[in-house]
Amino acid sequence: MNVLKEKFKEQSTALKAEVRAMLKEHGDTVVGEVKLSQVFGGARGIKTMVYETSELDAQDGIRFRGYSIPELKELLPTGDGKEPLPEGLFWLMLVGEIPTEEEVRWLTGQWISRSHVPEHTFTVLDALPIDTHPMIQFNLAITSMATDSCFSKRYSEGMSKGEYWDATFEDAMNLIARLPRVAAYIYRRSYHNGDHIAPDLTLDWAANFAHMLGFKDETFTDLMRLYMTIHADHEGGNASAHTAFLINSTLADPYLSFAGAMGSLAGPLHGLANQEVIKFILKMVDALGTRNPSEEQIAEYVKSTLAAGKVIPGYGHAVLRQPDPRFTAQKVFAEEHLQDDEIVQVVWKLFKVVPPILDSLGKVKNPWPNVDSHSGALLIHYGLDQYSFYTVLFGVSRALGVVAALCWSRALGGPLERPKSVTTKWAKEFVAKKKA
Ligand code: HAX
Repeated sequence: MNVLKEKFKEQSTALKAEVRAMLKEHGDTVVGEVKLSQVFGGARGIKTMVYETSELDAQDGIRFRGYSIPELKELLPTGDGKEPLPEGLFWLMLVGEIPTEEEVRWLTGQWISRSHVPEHTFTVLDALPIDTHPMIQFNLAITSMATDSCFSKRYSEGMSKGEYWDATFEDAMNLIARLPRVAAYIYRRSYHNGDHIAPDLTLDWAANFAHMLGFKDETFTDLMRLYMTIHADHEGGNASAHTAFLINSTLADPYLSFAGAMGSLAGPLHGLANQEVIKFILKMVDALGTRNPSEEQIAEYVKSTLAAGKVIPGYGHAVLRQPDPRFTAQKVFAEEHLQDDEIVQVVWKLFKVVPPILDSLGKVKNPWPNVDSHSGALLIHYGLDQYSFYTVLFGVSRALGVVAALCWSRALGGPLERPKSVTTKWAKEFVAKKKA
């Protein structure tokens, strides 16, 4: 058994026993109340699931096993570059410990050895029209790899409940290992006439991804390491993580669960916002006739967008009430490497202009930028300007957190998720009864 799996087994067995004991003694403890506005309001803030890998605070933002993004930048191994390796974050999310350089190198080797993508996945992709949105391609490619699921195979052979975590762990590792190859294949077939680039097995996971996409710039490689680290997880309630959690609770395998998550990520209120932001910016500079618009020009454009009944992509959040630390991490990267870039300058002007305008509407709970408002400007700078692909990048990263969390769900014996729905008629009658 490998060292990471051994650690996970030890920790999850202990935690499972603790949870059992806690529920036996405190299972009836009330942890909150549910208001009618929450029932109709997308279940905001209702505690309904246990998700071990990260936690989100409205003010502080994301913490991965207690560590903020600036702390991770200090503590996680950086390999041959300057930014944290996503391998280190995966290790941390899975077992709660900052790994050593050696442990991270071991994990890179594991993922290289598991990175073979089945031939039929490429056949599935090649059967799709070339202009199929990359997120549709990504979703289908992941679904097609479920033919290789260890979990499904072992379940059909009669695996016991105590082994669910083990089969999930194997699928999780294989899925992560394969995703860069799948995503790069989609990118090269969609935008580079199918001129594919073979993997370089000497590189770390994110560097190999950058290489297969076709980028040689070292700073871009470091950007990929950072990008893959900061997009990986955002606690369990966000739409993509929650979708995977829900699907997996039926014991559907990790591939099908993660493909479902990618369906959620492909929505413009969630991960697709990264493509929408850059589309918005490019349309704006085109309409204003300058790549160096003034703050006044931007303000007018933003107001006209709102007046047309549209949202400002890249702003607002269902939980956060401060600028997203993932936005800040990308801003710090831009300040170091590309502060004179015109589109980056526009992103920074929007950061000044948009919050007071959204605030003035009196209904937007969080007027600050989220993760998606900065990423496009960075990618475009290095020549990755095919913005329909941006959400796939997000998806590759999101796998790290989601599948680590699925390992925990299966190890702790998480139940089939089944919340209660009500009808509007029920709500009206309930309110009337209360009033009486
Ligand atoms: N522009 C205009 N209006 C906005 C807005 C924005 N950026 N953000 C929120 N609002 C509006 C909402 O549409 C809502 O209006 P109505 O009452 O008329 O329906 C009102 O303000 C209250 O919304 P809220 O409670 O502040 O926000 P929600 O929790 O309902 O929604 C969203 C959160 C992220 C969906 C929302 O802020 C939004 O649509 N933002 C733009 C899209 C975006 O950037 N999405 C990416 C989010 C981060 C993420 O998941 N990345 O993957």
